[in-house]
Amino acid sequence: MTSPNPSRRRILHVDMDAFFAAVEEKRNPSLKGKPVVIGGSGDPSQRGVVSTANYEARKYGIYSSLPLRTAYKLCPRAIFLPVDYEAYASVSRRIKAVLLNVTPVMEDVGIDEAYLDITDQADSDEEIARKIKAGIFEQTGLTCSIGIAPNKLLAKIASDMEKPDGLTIFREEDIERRLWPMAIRKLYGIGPKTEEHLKAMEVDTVGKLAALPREALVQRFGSSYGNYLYEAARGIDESPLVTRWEPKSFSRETTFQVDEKDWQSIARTVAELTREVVSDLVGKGYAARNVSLKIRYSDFRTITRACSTATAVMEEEEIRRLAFSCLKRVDLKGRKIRLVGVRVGSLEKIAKISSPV
Ligand code: TTP
Ligand code: MG
Repeated sequence: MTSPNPSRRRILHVDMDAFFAAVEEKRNPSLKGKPVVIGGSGDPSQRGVVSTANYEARKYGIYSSLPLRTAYKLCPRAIFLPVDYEAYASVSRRIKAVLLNVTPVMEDVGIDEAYLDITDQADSDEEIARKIKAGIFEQTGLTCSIGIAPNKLLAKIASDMEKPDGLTIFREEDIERRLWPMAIRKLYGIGPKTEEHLKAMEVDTVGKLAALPREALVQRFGSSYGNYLYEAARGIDESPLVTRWEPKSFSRETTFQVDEKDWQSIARTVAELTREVVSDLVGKGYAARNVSLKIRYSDFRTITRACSTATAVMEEEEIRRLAFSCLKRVDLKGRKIRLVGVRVGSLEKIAKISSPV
């Protein structure tokens, strides 16, 4: 007998219910049961769009991104409130702290949602979901909806299936029965444009998309997106959680007050920019394998020259040497320079250097 697929993952997606509106209702309970619309300055006679509406207001056809004036026409008795981003961000931080308490393997995707990889947790899906719901409620008094599935794509779809206060466990064997009848726009990455193209091909459900051969999708949408659509329609998604943001490069550039042609001045500026870039690089705990120099001539033509090293470097002297070897490859003869920039890339995280006591 074969053992279950060892690479099977358990991915959980949490999404708060009517988030901005729920925070407002929490701090002003008299709003409960009334239609509430959050957006812009809160004045529906002004320009602006709906950020969110509570479930009462949604019954009138009000939804995110609708102009506030239209929302007012749909439900004049709704309570319109301005966006208080600071208040929502502070509640959001408390929610993320509850999630990080369950596992540090969290991808923070927005103010009211996150993915967790719970593959290695001992508790069952239901137990983990219950724990998260109780923790968030205790900390904020708010409800959330949770989806658990073998990947991010399906987990996000699942969290949306039984809103509000939902819990949906979506298994691979549910794809045909539960995913295929859905409208194609439910798939992450299908926007209004793709939806239009697919509808022209008489594809309006995920199931119909899944019936198209891979070649047809690649031909119509290109290799990368075509293959993505082919796999997404089958509920396939290998993408990992991005657990924290990593910088890709550090750079500094400067525009001369007056276009410069003096080599000494240009070289001095390159040295200064290098010092600043190295300070960012080392300060953030990285070393770099690539150094590049950007030059914009007075006619706005812009060129870059790059140097790479086999091992990552973080010493100012070494990075300056590389920046200068790039500068040597720039044609400066008789030309004026408008802007110069230094960038370090191909970063590697270095162990934290402890400062001497
Ligand atoms: P969503 O999770 O999309 O919406 P929601 O939490 O209000 O409702 P649901 O129960 O359906 O999840 O977005 C989270 C918050 O982000 C939302 O409360 C307000 C804000 N937002 C905007 O400001 N503009 C937008 O277009 C959307 C979609 C959301
Ligand atoms: Mg939400």
